[in-house]
Amino acid sequence: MEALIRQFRLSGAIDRTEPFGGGHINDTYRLTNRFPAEPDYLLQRINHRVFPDVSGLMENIALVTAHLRQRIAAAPPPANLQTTLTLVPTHTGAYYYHDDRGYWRIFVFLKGMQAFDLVSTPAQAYAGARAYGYFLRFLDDFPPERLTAVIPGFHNLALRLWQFQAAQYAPAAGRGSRCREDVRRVLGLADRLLVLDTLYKQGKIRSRVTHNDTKFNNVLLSEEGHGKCVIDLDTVMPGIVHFDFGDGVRTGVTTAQEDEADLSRVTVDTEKFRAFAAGYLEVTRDVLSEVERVHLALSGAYMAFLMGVRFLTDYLAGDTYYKVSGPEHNLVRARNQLRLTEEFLARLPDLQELVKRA
Ligand code: GN1
Ligand code: MG
Repeated sequence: MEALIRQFRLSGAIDRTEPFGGGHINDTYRLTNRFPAEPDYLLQRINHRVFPDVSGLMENIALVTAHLRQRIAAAPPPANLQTTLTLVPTHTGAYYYHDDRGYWRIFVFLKGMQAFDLVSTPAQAYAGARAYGYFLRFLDDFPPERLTAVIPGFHNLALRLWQFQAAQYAPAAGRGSRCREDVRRVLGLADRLLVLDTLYKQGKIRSRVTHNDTKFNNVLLSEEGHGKCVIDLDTVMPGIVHFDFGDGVRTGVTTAQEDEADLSRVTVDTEKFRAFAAGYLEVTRDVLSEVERVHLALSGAYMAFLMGVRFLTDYLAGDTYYKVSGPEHNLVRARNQLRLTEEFLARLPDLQELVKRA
């Protein structure tokens, strides 16, 4: 590690390197500085199998963080989204370093922040939603076509269903028979969710710069509970607001972790939904169109369903994409997300009302 770390322009001296965080894709380490006045850092190995175009991805992050930094400086939002990630360049001025183990990058570590896998109060949902709202708002004037589509069709549901069908026709040993009922559920739900995908493809919902991985634990909250910084920018690319609002509520207003096996615990907390919608819309209302706003209520179901399909596809394929803790991990995640989809759909009229009133 030392030789690798020495490639980057760090201040102070690194004393400790330890694994950090719970991402399913990249490997992350925290680097602790010997000098308390100097920053700590976050070292990441980019998953090159998931992100083949590392230079396009890093270019996206450099562009988006520069734009956000400028917008934040011009009109700092009170208590919210007050900062963005800072990339640390190598001595040759590049934003990543390639060695025989992979592609590496370093960010400045933000101290005194918290991330939550599960939201415990509506106030937290509100705070996180505001930060995600500012993220969308501040990138409203950034032309989406300047960004590389790092994973083309990432949230394209028709494509995800096609990949799912392909996996289902050639499942890994013993897996097809374990999930027949789940496969049927996917096929039964698909039509209700494809609506959003179709509106996007017809150009009725505008393409904008979206984050595309707005899990609730990708917004850092301060100790006072304000949403300070949006992290994990790997999937920033052109998308629709529903991908971000949807993934925010998928993870921020659910009552259980994404891999909770006891499905009776998986439901939607409408108070937290109300708070999330209020926070998000307070900040974005005037940049969203009517058609964007009207479909926000469906977006939680859309994202939960898309994740359910992706997890089930990976289960059928033999766990080639996500990190897993055992052979059934992806199946548990898939069932959880399909249940969550049904919970969102069952409350759709209420959620529509809450969005309208937010
Ligand atoms: C992955 O990086 P991480 O673990 O936050 C995935 C997201 C999924 C998420 C599900 C590039 O995100 O799309 O929502 O797992 N990222 C990629 O927890 O596939
Ligand atoms: Mg991610």
